[in-house]
Amino acid sequence: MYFCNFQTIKYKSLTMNKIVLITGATSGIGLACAHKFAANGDRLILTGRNEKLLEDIRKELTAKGTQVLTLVFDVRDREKATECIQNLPNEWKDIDVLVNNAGLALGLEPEYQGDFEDWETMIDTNIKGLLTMTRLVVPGMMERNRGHIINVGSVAGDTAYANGNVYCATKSAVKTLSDGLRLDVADSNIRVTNLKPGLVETNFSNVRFHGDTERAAKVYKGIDPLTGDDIADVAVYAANAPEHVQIAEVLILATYQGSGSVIVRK
Ligand code: NDP
Ligand code: 8X3
Repeated sequence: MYFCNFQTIKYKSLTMNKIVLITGATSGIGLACAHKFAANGDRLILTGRNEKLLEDIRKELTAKGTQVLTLVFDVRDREKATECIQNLPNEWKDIDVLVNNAGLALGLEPEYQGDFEDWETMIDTNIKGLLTMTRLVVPGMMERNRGHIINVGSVAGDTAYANGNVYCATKSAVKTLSDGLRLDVADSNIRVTNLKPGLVETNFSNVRFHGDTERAAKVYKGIDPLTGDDIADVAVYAANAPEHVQIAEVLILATYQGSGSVIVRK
């Protein structure tokens, strides 16, 4: 018996395309990855917390011919995540690409004034959630000697920006964990990519400012920000690079963005 809510449609035969698992596939960069990998002909395991949204996305993509399995869980819930991955139907077990995308920033204030709960949520999601998924999926990749982990880090992980403190630290951890994993799988065909986007207009700032949409809109004012599609294009490129090519790290900034904190607005 599965404890997870598997929603998929049955196919007589499955293609040889990659199986791509994307966490946080209901919005922004994760959703864009779902569309871009689908357009690439891949089979998708889409995970997220919002069952209704996941189901809508599944219907939209399956109508276009993509094979989609959805899994509803919070990446912070290690027990549920474990149940979902360990009970995957046989035809979905051999995950080729893991896109560790689920993540968030909460708050933008000096470190000495930060909110303890916000800190816990960011650390539990961006670091521990990513680690949970890696620990659950990568052993199968090692057994098959095939696979690719694409972690969504950030320019924020390279250098802290003012008031970014804990969020920046979590993305710095994503960089270190990506580098560490790359070393640990260096004796295999497995590849590890750390994507480091700059300003991408998604639901990110609404979440960061706890639903203050006016404040969130200001983040992207006067610049032409990146889109989720821009980041998904790089993810699909990395996943489809020739086997001997490992795109280890990519920093993707908006034009007129010099770094995480230098942004020139019109
Ligand atoms: P969005 O808020 O649009 O999307 C975030 C996604 O992650 C949502 O699907 C959200 O689901 C999911 N998510 C959040 N927490 C959890 C959780 N505990 N368990 C499962 N899913 C969760 O933001 P983005 O698309 O911008 O963010 C995606 C990633 O990109 C994040 O890791 C972020 O740090 C990173 N990033 C974003 C940048 C930007 O400027 N936007 C720049 C650099 C990196 P739900 O709706 O249920 O919360
Ligand atoms: C998200 C982008 O610049 O707000 O990682 O940190 S930024």
